[in-house]
Amino acid sequence: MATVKVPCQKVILCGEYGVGKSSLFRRFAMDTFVSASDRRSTLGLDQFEKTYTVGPDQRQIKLQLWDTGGLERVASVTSSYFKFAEAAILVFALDNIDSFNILSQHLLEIVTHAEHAKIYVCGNKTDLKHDVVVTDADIQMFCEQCHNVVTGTFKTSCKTGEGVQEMFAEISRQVAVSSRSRKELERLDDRSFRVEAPHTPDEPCSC
Ligand SMILES: Nc1nc2c(ncn2[C@@H]2O[C@H](COP(=O)(O)OP(=O)(O)O)[C@@H](O)[C@H]2O)c(=O)[nH]1
Ligand SMILES: [Mg+2]
Repeated sequence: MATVKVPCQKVILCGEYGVGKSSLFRRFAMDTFVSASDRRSTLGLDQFEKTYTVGPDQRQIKLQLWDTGGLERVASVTSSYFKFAEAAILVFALDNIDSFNILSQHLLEIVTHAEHAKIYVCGNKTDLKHDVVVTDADIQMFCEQCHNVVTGTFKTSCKTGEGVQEMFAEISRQVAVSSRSRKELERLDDRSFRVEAPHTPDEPCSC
């Protein structure tokens, strides 16, 4: 029996050290949370794939989530991390204004190395209600200043799990739609740019 290949889309996590990228990755992969003292200290890229069913036709799509694995702490993340990403999640911590103010630098890296990627902004640590310093208005202003290259914004708490699975489900839905329309465009392109053999008249030209 023929097996249908499930399309796989690369999604990368970007942002400062300590904002919760690995915690989002852990929620995505295992739906667990670990506090500071339990954090894994080894460095290195991480990837995990998960299948989502999206759309009215119940299509399957695989999200392959990438985490920097703490590399941003010791070196800049290389261009291979960004390459072929279909989506990038710019993560900041709602209780850390510096992690928000530096987002434009991360954004620049994404548009430079992953030009097709849809870009999302994620304010993490909503559970730290009394310490939140980044407002919705700040986030909205950032998106406007970036000339609306940001496709969507989310707020999450890896600690409670609030908003995390919803964010990945929404991204899988949007990435599935855009990858499908790109494929359709490519097919259209194939047809419209097909060069027909020049018509050679049977009779030699009289001029
Ligand atoms: N209160 C709270 N702490 C969080 C949350 N997400 C991550 N953390 C903590 O923030 C710290 C940094 O998280 P980590 O995922 O390692 O950040 P990364 O450096 O961006 O990968 C750790 O101590 C986490 O336990 C959250 O939603 N709420
Ligand atoms: Mg990390």
